Amino acid sequence: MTGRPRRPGWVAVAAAAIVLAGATWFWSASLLPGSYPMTSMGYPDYGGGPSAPTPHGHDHSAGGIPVTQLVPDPARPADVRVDLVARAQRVNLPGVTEFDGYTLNGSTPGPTINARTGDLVEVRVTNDNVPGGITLHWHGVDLPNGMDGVAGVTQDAIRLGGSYVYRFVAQEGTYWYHSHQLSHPQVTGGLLGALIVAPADAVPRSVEVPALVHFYGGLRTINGVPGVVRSSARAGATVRVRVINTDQGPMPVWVTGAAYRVVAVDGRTVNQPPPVSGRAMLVTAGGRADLELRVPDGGARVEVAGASIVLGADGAPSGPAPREFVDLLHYGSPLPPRFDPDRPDRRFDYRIGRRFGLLNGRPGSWWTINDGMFPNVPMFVVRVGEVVRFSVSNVSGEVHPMHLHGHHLLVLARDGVRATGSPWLVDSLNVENGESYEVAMVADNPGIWMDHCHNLPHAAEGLMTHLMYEGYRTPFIVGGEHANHPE
Ligand SMILES: [Cu+2]
Repeated sequence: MTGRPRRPGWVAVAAAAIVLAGATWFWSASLLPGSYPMTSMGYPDYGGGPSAPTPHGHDHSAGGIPVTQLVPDPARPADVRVDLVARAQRVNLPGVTEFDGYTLNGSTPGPTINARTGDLVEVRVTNDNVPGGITLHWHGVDLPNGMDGVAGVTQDAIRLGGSYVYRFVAQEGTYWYHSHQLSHPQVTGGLLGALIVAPADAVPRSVEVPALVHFYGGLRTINGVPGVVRSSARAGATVRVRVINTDQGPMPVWVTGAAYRVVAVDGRTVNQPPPVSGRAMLVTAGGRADLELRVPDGGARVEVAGASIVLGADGAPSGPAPREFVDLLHYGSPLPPRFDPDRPDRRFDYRIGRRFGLLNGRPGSWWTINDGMFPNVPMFVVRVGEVVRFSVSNVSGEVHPMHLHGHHLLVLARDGVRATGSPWLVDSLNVENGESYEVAMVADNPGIWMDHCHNLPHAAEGLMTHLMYEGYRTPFIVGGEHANHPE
């Protein structure tokens, strides 16, 4: 008995071809061009506010004032002048296995830059031998956009042998600087330093202890020193420890032997901070917290996991990390609001998720913003003077330290619970998986500003977008002859 001849395989072949063609389309559609204006990525999101009729579609790179014009008065002489030379080199830190990293003036962290409020700071940085080019970004400083130091957005990467001069007027607070060209390898490799701005009166009210925390070769260091750091503070002194988290994840900081106050967060003063004991302060990746305490006779110790600063002759013995944290939502005392966040001109969603897909042709589980994967992400468009509100949420399964350049955001609520403490202003907001935040700001610093995750591998994986002021454009592109790659 013979059966009917088997159906020819052409149906299966055709089906396979269709699937393959579809997959190829998705793959090629996910590829980023070799060079492109950052502002032409994604789609404009007007947040319910007015949108300008523009003949250029959504390409905001055409027309408008170039961000290079957004600089401080060029005629004003500098009050603080610093020269920095960046090098790629073998780095030898005491106690750390030698590694290939980066230095500024031969050291990492680079020199701490000190200024007073109102000073015009001028930093000339020269790229001695860093092959991919460099920039310096002034993390947390609300400076004019042209000085923001983002390769491909506010400048070209500084080539081998090239220099760039950054100028800005300093405002009180704890900040840091780091490269924003190939940020992930360069920042983790040590192209960074602290920027400390004292009040204008500069009457020393406390002993200053900068504490820039960074992992080198898998070891946690404070100011480049692993383990225990000794300070010159003596018993009876009031000490201000300026903690800077330059790593990728949130970092608990705690004090043994004394109570402390969180006197500033992200360079902004906390109003009437109460004393804290038995609680840790969580410092966002990229964020800063200034802790003030009086050193008791028995000494005290400011601790992070793996490193600590001894205050007083012998310091206090090391103590375990408290399980409870300071909740800035309810810490300190409120002040009259400077603007009305409940009547915003624009409202934006910044919903962080994650799903399987192709990023620049690579399959994987990638971050999404408002359900789109980079470059199909919103570009938040605002106008000068507007009150802008963001709903930031995270269901991606991981924590994200969200960093907006050039502005401080006022935290209004977390998970629907309204803030009741001191005005809580951030440039780096720790958004845990499952959390949602309401934040607001006044759009008072025009330009094109990155708004990205400061877990630098996450940013390189597309968790980044921009806040764009209508009427401004960038003459720079990502890629191109300068090989600009901000992440
Ligand atoms: Cu992230």
